[in-house]
Amino acid sequence: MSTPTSPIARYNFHETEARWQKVWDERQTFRAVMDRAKPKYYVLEMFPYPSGRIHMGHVRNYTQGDVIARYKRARGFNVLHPMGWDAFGLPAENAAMEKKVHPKKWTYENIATMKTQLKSMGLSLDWSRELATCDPSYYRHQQKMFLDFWNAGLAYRKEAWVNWDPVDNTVLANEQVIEGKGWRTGAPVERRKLTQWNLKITHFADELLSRLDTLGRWPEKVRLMQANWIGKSRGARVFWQLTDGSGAASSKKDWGKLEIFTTRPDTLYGASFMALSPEHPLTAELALKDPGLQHFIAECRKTGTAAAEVETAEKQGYKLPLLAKHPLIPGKTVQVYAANFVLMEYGTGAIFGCPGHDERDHEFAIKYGLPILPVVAPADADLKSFSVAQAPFIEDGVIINSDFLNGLGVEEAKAKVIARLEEMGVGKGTTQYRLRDWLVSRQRYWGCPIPAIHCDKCGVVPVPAKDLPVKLPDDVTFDKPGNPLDRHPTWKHVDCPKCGGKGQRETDTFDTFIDSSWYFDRFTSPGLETAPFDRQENEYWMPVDQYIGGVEHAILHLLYSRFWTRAMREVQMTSRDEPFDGLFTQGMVCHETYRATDGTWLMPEEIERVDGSKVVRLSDRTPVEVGRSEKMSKSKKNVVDPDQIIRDYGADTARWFMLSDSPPERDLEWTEAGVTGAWRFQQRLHRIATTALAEVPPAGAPKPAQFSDAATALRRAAHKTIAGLTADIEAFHFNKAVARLYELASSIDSAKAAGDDSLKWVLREALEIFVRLIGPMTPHLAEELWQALGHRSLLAEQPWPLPEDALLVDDTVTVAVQLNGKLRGTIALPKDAPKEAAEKAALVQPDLVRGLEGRTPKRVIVVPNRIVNIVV
Ligand code: ANZ
Ligand code: ZN
Repeated sequence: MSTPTSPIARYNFHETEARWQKVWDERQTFRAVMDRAKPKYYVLEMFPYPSGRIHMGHVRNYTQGDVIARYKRARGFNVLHPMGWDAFGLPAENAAMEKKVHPKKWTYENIATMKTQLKSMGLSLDWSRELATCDPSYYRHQQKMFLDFWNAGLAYRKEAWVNWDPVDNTVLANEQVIEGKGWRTGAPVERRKLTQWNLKITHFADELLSRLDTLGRWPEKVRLMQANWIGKSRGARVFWQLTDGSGAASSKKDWGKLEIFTTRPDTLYGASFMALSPEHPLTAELALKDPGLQHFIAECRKTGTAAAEVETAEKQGYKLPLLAKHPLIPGKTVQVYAANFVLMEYGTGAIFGCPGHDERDHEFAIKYGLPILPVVAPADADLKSFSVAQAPFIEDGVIINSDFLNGLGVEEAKAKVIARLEEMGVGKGTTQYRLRDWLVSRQRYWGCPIPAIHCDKCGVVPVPAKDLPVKLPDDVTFDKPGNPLDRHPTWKHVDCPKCGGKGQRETDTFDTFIDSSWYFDRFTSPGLETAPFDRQENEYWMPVDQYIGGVEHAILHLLYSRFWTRAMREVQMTSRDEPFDGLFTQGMVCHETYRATDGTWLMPEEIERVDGSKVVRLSDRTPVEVGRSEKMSKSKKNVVDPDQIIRDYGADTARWFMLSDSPPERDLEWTEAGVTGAWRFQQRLHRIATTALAEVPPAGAPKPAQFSDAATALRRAAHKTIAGLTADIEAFHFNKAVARLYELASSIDSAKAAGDDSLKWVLREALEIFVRLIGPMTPHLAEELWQALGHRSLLAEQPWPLPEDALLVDDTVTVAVQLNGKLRGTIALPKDAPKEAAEKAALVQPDLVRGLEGRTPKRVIVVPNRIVNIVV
């Protein structure tokens, strides 16, 4: 789209915005210093990954945070509002491979560009606390904390089946596998067995779950997502005696007992098969002599280990030469299979299948022709016609076909069957979590090195604290796939710190989610060399009072940060449990999409709207198909560059539009019309203020003893705006706050003060209020007007206005108009209006006039503030 031909703007935002940014910078207005005499407020937006340039999502996120930060500062809080860079990660390595630029150079150049962009937004940030997670002065502390956690048993190495991304050549956490594909590459994930570092997040599973209830200032949906992720369930382990099922009478081998895990022991009587994970030791043992089974196992390895993925894949089974004896039904046996949907990493890696009451088992039973038995029915079901042949019944109900459990509810039946299994010595009640430990090893270069050394004699040895940080070498090559650290000629060869013999550095680096699990703590005392943070500073500033970011981080980042905080508590670095007191998740920024006749996507700036609805391509005037509004993305080209908006309209306009358009938690549709509207309002405000300024008394002029009606009306409007807008900001209703400001601007604009001195005084009062109220939203314009109002101080340092309570009380009353005691209509009157005024107003009320039919009133009775009764 073309840039609008701007009407000659009297408000020169270019010059003004740069000037105020410089003033704030020079005066260090937003520098935070610990001060125990003042209450603190820590506002934080999720820090950006330095991908190259800021996008509109950043602009929205940081504008919201800045409104809160500036508002809280005005309310007298000692505000901490820092910014930094989540600087490790794969895109830097990909850039290295594609563009032959070193990841470090690429990252720091991006940081420089993005910092300039952020600065042009006029954010009230304390830049002196800036940090980048790829800086050794940052990650050395991370390495030290990891060693402490290791020492405390919270970090360990384990051989496990992991998700392997064949394109990035790295392990992925389950959370990073989406529908069977790597979250970044989109490549189908494979299974591999590797020895990897893990953090024991499961140690805190119960606490991470139960403490969610105390996070009252978090969105309900985020708490729910975390609770589901942790997935606590009560269940049982049940031991099934295995017997030979090959039909060969000769086999005398004792196969022992198979231990399975179930969350539905109440359905034991509905068991129709058993299934083992393809990675189960017993499966492996049987595979030794069975090429068909070997092939089956290999096929299963082609999918990852994430639960969601396993769930959606088609269920596959392989019949094993084994039967299992039912623990409760004498003489009953069921067939044992290996099945692709049973994970080795969960429960015991083996299940009993109950097709009547589980989706996966139902699908499996249909495919392999296994019995489907109902053992739970809805309380009101007609048992003659009730069937689970078509679909499993997975809800709560009443137990049937289950001997001593018949007639019980699911929960009662669970308790009873667990007691029986325990009594018989064939089972045990358990509590299970879906949450697994956090696998943190990545086979990548651009990450924090894991501070460990492998020695043939001593095993895995921690790097001594005095040798930290373990720095990444700079001289690496990216010409081959795989981990550059692994093939570096010298870096990994070191002496074993224990025996002095030849050792090798760990060449894996940490998952970058570690870097973002404690950066908010580091911000509390960023320069410290001897420790991650100063304990006193940390205790003063933490927790983060208001955290703001995208809902896409609802699970991982927030859960990992909650874990890291607890791990630090475990090693006595802090006494805190939770890092984030309040959380707000903002919506996305969307834009229409445009497609040319040849099907290619077009950028918004490549099209033009002719006569309202028709859209053409600028270059050749061919028609353009307009698609619905979607999240801005490079792939569909429906992106608008914040830089260009700030250049053409100014930062205040961008900020104002971001706040005004929709509730902050919802998606926002970016439109050219919306932006120009916001821009015009900035211009109008400037004009209104400068026009009014010619009339108003100087700053500090004494308050008049009497106010005219017009003056009182404007005072009321201004003070009510303070009260309403304050409540709106506290509740994150920024769009409503903006709407109030539009109204107040109109009231100011229409005030005719000529000849009315009290109104002139109020005009200044209202303008000052107005300027203070827009301060958090459009800070540059606000500073400019504040100065124009005759102030020497910085608006950014001014307190928030407080409303006069008396002006908030409504002073009009609704009075009933009656004719011979019957209601005819109502009139609005000033409170305590004199009788004559009430009578006069009632007699011209249209419904009454109609009812009078020309008759002359005999009497008028006035009940003050309530009724005017006309008697004929
Ligand atoms: C019998 C049964 C009957 C089950 C029924 C469910 C419904 P959640 O709730 O997600 O924790 N399961 C156990 N271990 C498994 C594994 N390693 N891989 C795949 N599935 C496994 O799931 C627990 C249920 O998932 C368990 O309860 C088990 O199936 C299955 F009507 O046992 B259930
Ligand atoms: Zn050694």
